[in-house]
Amino acid sequence: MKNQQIAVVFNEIASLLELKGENPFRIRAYQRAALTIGGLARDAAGMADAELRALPGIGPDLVGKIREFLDTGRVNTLEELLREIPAGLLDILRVPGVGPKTAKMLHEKAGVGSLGELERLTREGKLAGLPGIQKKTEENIRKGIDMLRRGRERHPLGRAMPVAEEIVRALRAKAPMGRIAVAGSIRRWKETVKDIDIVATSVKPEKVMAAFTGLPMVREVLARGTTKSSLLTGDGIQVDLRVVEEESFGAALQYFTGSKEHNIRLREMASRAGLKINEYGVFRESDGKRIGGKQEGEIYKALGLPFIPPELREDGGEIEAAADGSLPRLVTLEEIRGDLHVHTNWSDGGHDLDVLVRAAKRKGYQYIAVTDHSKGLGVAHGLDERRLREQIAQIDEANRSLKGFRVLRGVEVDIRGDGTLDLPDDLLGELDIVVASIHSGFRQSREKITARLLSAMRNPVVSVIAHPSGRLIGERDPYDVDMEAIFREAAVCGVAMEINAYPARLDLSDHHVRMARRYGIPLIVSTDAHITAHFDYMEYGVAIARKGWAVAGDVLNTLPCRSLLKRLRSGKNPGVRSPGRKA
Ligand code: DGT
Ligand code: CA
Ligand code: ZN
Repeated sequence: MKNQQIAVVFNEIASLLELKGENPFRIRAYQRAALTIGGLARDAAGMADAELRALPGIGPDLVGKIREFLDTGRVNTLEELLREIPAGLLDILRVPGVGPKTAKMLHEKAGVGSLGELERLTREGKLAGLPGIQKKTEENIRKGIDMLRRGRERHPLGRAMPVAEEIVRALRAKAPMGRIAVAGSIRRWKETVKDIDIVATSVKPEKVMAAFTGLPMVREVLARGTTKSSLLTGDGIQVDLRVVEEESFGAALQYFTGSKEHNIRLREMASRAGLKINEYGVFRESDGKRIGGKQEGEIYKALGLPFIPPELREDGGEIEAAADGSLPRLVTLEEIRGDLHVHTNWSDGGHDLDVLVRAAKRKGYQYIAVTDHSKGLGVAHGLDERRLREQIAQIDEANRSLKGFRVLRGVEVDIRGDGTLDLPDDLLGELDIVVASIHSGFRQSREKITARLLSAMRNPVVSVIAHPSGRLIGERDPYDVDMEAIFREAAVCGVAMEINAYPARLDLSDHHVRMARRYGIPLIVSTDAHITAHFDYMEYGVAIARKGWAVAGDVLNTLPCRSLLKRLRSGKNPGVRSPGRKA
């Protein structure tokens, strides 16, 4: 499937246009197209022009470029831009803290054309003094480069997971597979992973290894054997595949799922009980008799423990909890009844309301909240008062004809630099849900950002803080915020914290979820969907909730619609809240 490559091309065109200082709407159009193509479940190559044109944000011009790429492997617009601008500048643009203006200046004034050159200049302290660059900026750029390099060593889960799933699918189709499962940090839903670990059984291991090393995504075969092979994919991700005996599959899956720390603790327990656990099974120490290993659960059973969900296997208290019967019953995807952070084409989303509603119904949801951006976000076509009122009317109209499904009136209101909201309180008070979030001023001081969030939370119209840390995994560090202070206040004023399921965000992180639980704060797992395919990201958000030990009772969007609305209306500052609200 070439979808990802097309998305990369469109993103590169967008970045190069940005470097040239072109119209932001044109840039945004390419970024949106990249999102759409990258999020497609179907192979774009198998779609007719008319089908492509029906996709959100894909006009005839972009269809032409998709065709061009599928036919020739290149897109002329990109080639032309690359003749004007060195490709190395694209890498520089990826450095957090370096925008197009700075990149352009660096190129023109200091002749910087690659990441390596930029790195050398920062190391030598030669950046400060260039137009607009102070010592602090130089420091930020150095940190940004470090982060980029770190990001290359570990891969964001959102990039590795689809590759892992694709490999499992391909192997099942091409080789005589018995059982097969992804193990390692991916199975534990760690937000970044070093590599992909796969465990399998087969009656014909040689055929499996041949199929594995012959996969189309392979860049390099690192090792090839009959029980273990390793390869490097085109995206630079290492994949290890182990084929084991049927009777050892459970033990191998348990062993290679880890974490290492979790496994070490289990083995200590085993040895105290006169047992031995390894990747082949559980054995009695005295006579070597096999006690289990075919099923993963047998490992835990042999130790007198209940099954421990992979998300918890970090030696973070899960073994103690399992031993004393206090493992939480973690929230599940099936318990989620709706998505409360969704964008439509009124702002920067790709679809009309009815398309989103149909997709949400297919997910089995009972509700979604429409939460388009507010006017402060100009490039996202944010809504002003007039357009938000129009949208509310459209939602009310839609609800009149919907049965067993409800569209909540919402907005993702921008928290401005001074902590005030981007739309008037009386209008916000008419909504079912107000999602508030920060989209600018990421470099403000810890005091300022914390105060900004606190003041938004204290506004009684605000229901939830979206992507509370502002990070983009491997691209942008979280802003500097006192999360303890935020959680303390949330516990007082009843504002919920979002677990943004968008794979590049996963924000709150699992660590923050665990912390939030200690404060008893309500959580909401949302996808921030901009196209219907993004609804699938709910699985990531739920996994992060689970990794943070959350149960259904912690997560507001496990509630039926009626209770949810009641909770959103009365949950915070009862009595203070929006007297003007229409029921
Ligand atoms: P990462 O760094 O994202 O790849 O994280 P993991 O947990 O996937 O680590 P990896 O790929 O090095 O190893 C996969 C699993 O194999 C690990 O979670 C537990 C097991 N394992 C690997 N090395 C050791 C070891 O030295 N001792 C023990 N007990 N287990 C190990
Ligand atoms: Ca791994
Ligand atoms: Zn959003």
